[in-house]
Amino acid sequence: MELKGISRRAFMKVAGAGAAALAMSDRLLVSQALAQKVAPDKEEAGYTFCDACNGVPFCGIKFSRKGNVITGIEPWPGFPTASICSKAYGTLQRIYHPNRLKYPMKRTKPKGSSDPGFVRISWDEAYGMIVGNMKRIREKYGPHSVFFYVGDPKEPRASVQRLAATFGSVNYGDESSVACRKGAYTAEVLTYGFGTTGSPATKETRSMLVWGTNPPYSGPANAWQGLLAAKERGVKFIVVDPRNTPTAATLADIHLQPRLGTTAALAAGMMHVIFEEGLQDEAFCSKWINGIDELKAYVKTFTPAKAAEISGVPEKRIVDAARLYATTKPGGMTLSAQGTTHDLNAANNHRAILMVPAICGYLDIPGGVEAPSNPLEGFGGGWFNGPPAFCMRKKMDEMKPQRMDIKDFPAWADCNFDVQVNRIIEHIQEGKIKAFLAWGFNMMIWPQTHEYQKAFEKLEFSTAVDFFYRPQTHPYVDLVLPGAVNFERLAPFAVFGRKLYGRAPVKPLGECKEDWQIALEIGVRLGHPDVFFNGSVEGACNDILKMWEASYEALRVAGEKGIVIPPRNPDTYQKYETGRMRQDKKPGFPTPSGKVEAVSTILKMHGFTALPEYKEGLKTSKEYPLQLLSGGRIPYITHSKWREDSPWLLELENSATLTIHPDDAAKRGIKKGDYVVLSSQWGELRAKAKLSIMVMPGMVGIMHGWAKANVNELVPRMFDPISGYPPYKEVPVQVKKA
Ligand SMILES: Nc1nc2c(c(=O)[nH]1)N[C@H]1C(S)=C(S)[C@@H](COP(=O)(O)OP(=O)(O)OC[C@H]3O[C@@H](n4cnc5c(=O)[nH]c(N)nc54)[C@H](O)[C@@H]3O)O[C@H]1N2
Ligand SMILES: Nc1nc2c(c(=O)[nH]1)N[C@H]1C(S)=C(S)[C@@H](COP(=O)(O)OP(=O)(O)OC[C@H]3O[C@@H](n4cnc5c(=O)[nH]c(N)nc54)[C@H](O)[C@@H]3O)O[C@H]1N2
Ligand code: SF4
Ligand SMILES: [Mo]
Repeated sequence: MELKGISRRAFMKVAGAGAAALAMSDRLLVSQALAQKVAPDKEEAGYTFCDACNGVPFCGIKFSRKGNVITGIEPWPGFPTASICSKAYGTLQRIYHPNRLKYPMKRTKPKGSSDPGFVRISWDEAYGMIVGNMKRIREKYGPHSVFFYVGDPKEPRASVQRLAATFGSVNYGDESSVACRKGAYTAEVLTYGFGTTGSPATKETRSMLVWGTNPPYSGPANAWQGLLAAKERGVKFIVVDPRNTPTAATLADIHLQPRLGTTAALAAGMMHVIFEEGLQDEAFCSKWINGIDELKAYVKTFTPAKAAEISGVPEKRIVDAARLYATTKPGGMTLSAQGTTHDLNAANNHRAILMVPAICGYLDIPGGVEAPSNPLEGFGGGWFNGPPAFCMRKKMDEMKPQRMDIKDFPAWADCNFDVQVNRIIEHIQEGKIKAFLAWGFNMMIWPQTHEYQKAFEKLEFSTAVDFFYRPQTHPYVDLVLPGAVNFERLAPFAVFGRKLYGRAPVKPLGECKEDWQIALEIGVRLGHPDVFFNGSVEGACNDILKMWEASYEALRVAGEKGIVIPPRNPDTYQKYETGRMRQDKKPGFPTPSGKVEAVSTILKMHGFTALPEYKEGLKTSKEYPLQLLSGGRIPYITHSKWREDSPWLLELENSATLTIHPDDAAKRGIKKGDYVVLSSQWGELRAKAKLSIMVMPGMVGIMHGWAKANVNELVPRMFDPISGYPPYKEVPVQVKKA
């Protein structure tokens, strides 16, 4: 179906810019032709959240509808994220795309056949297959042999965890336990005892450390607007990113561009300067840092010269950055979810960064790296995690010894309820995992994707819920189920701090069902109608909302404005002094030692390097002289999505594009638009060259998720032993003209 009515030029203008620059308030009329067809219905408003970059529920969307047909979208007035970007507009093409899955399908040919022979079946048959196989496999091999997985979509997670726990399997994992936020989160829990990506610059903040994140391309508008406003107030910015990003170009007073995989060395160099020059907050250090003497001794060897040699950042810049940050008080921090954890020293890299504001005494002070005083009770870190009670986390904790990852990644298992899933190949081969139930599953997420695809063929049963048939993933499963998209689902509602918002969706197309509905209906058919609210999504949401004496009906009545759950306590700072950080109410940080852990008790217990030490990663060579940064976000693509899903967005980049510095291109006789072969020791692909100074000489960049040029085939199956993360951002490569 073609979508008319939007000025293409206007769309392209918007889509080509960064997400945050897209404060589009004009209403976008999508399909006049479609709208005319459904007249004479009067136009009504609907509300939902954008799931297009998967940090969901994220930006608010208000839409107009005629009957069940959406006729236009605009930013939700007054919503905390301020505006919507090109990808949100792209969701309109996704909902009406002719290739959308609209009914369940089962394979009719054995795994390994060139064509799986998918045929349409009824939901009844699909549920029969799922529940029959789940029960059979549980009986034969035990409940933990069934793995429950949610990919990048965060929305289904709570319902799927409840399903896993009720079924009796501890083996629940998600994309965050492959590659995303939880590597950094693990480092944060090991070091501070709580998760944080830093905090926004407040009116008290005087300096900001922005390490490995590029919010104008990757985040909602309000995050970037907040940083821009801080810049205007005169806050000093140190931006650490190997690339010349818009963030660095716009904000940086000092831009540090380290070689990939050298984070911990650079952070150690900065700490060296701070300690040598006595710029640390000694009172905080001696009272609140576990292993401060060991840390001082360790970074003493990291002179700026040594840090410069390893990281490639000029010595003077390291010194200047350390001085600026430590003396321009108070200093805040904004970190990437994953930019600094995509190499083989992932967890300790991130721990090293976290120690920089800690030694400066910036933790939980006004304008520093604040710990929230009043997180919404019982919500447990957003839909990334899901509310612990609803997700039956207690039951999952009791089953911890049965976790599939406990031997391979014990430190991870101590910090995360979600199972580290990267060694699933071995667990399938050993016969420990027999079935895999997935919501939003993309096999290209994994390094050496083909090895996972091969292993999945050995499973006795697998199923995936998605919006589209994905050729890299679905040929390897038994059953594909059609998911309802963001405009068609009720769950989950949105939470922003203490504000709640509900949706007013349209009905799903065809036989699509929303993720929660599918999880609940499986639960009912497994024999637990009470636990799964008789299959009612609203009932499930109400079970969570009742914690705050709210209900979906109350959200409906509140409409556009949402509702606010009043805070229970006043906002305060330095909560480690007053016992407001720990469950036992004792003063201190929620770590085993009660202090910020430069020396990690948990890492020590498991025999890992307990200090946040630098470790050399994958080395470049004569044959592979360049470093590959795969997956630096671009505004109009998210992972493997937005290729065929949205032709508008695909027009902006219609095949894999390799960004290469003009000097490296010239050395190889490569010109703009030439086809090149990108190769590593582990694989190769073809891409179109784009010459750009956004990457440094010696480094090339490419987006992951291209089915015909899957960069993860170039990444080895090697994992940081603490977090289990693969080196997406440090593989040595070569580039040649094709
Ligand atoms: N080389 C390299 N690889 C990377 C990264 C990198 O930087 N470099 N980044 C990593 C990171 S941080 C992440 S988060 C992962 C991405 O994680 P992936 O899980 O690989 O993300 P997607 O490619 O978006 O795939 C999600 C699939 O779910 C479907 N889907 C989307 N939303 C929903 C939904 O709400 N419900 C259902 N049922 N299906 C849905 C989509 O259609 C798609 O097929 O990739 C990781 N892989
Ligand atoms: N448009 C769009 N938006 C997205 C996504 C998307 O796919 N597309 N994905 C969403 C997801 S799942 C995630 S996790 C977030 C990620 O959000 P961000 O972390 O902001 O996104 P990235 O572009 O990966 O930013 C990482 C930055 O880290 C830099 N970097 C890489 N390696 C290193 C290193 O070793 N040291 C330092 N200092 N910097 C390094 C890269 O150059 C890059 O500019 O984005 C979310 N938003
Ligand atoms: S930043 Fe863009 S893609 Fe991400 S939630 Fe907001 S509107 Fe959607
Ligand atoms: Mo991510």
